[in-house]
Amino acid sequence: MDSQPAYTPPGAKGEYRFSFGPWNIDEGADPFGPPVRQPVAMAEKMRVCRELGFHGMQFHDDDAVPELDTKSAAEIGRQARQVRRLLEDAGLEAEFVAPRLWFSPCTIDGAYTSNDPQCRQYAVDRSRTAIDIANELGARTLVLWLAREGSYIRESKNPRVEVLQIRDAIDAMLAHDPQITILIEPKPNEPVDSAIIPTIGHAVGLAYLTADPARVGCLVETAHSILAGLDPADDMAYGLAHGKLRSVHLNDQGGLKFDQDKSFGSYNLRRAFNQVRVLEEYGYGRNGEWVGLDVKVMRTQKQDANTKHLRNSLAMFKALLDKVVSLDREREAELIRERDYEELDRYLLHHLLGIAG
Ligand SMILES: [Mn+2]
Repeated sequence: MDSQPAYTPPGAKGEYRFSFGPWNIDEGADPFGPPVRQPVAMAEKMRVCRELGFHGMQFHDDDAVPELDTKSAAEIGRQARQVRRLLEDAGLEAEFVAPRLWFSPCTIDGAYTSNDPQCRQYAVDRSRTAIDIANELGARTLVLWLAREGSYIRESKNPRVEVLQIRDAIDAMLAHDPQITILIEPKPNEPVDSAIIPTIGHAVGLAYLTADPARVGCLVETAHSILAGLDPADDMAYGLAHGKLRSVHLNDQGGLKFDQDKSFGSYNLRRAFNQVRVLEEYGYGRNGEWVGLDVKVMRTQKQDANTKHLRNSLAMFKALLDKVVSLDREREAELIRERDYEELDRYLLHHLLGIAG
């Protein structure tokens, strides 16, 4: 049985800390066309972050230190400390750092699961450097999006070996820094045909294989769950049940397409409501977990309107939080007792639409 007490709305809302990454204000390039907007400087992105009511930023290692493979440890440290000062000047924190393991010539066929041992070593070394950058930025979390850990044809890799290779890489990271927390962000496909850790269930299972499961958790991204044919709120609940949901990337996704990262709630308001609900009801954020809004601006947006997706997504989270708090729990419980799910369905839709009764 669930040992959680019945949900009571917190007295004060707005206890969540919100973040996004520099890639969430982009130039609009896609695989079929060039950039359509000018780049925005990091300091300006941080100013926007603060102005829109966010509290922190997320980083790839090379967002903080561009072209870091060509730089010495001392130079990497110096540049990371510059970014730390920019954050402090903007009144922001760094939520996490993620090693970008999908751009290098060494990671064409995967990083931790490359068939080339030298490439696997590169991936682990780069991950250790990303942890060092996280420490410079004041972030205590490393996020692993396992972009190319999988295959383009199934027979090119041994799937059992792949799982253990990723475990060994995570163990090396845990040993490198006894304080760091590692979060696995699964996605079922794209860029690879078939990812070896495609879902939150796989990520949680992998965490238990590592040397220190308490320091390995997961990050649910809405779009990635939907691409796996799963419900993102259920994935969050699964992570929460294991005590392993430590970050989220909220966005939206119109079914089985490319990874869209649409504004939160853009495709399916009810699905978005259920995500906010499960986070709120189980105390997500009360122990410092962040709400990341990993949303992509439409290519059609003009330069001076290139942050509305962030503004809208944050406002949608807060609006849906109001809907969670104002839900008539007694009425819902009664309809569940009566097994009148048709009436429950109607009530929830009317509640979301603001229709009384
Ligand atoms: Mn995505």
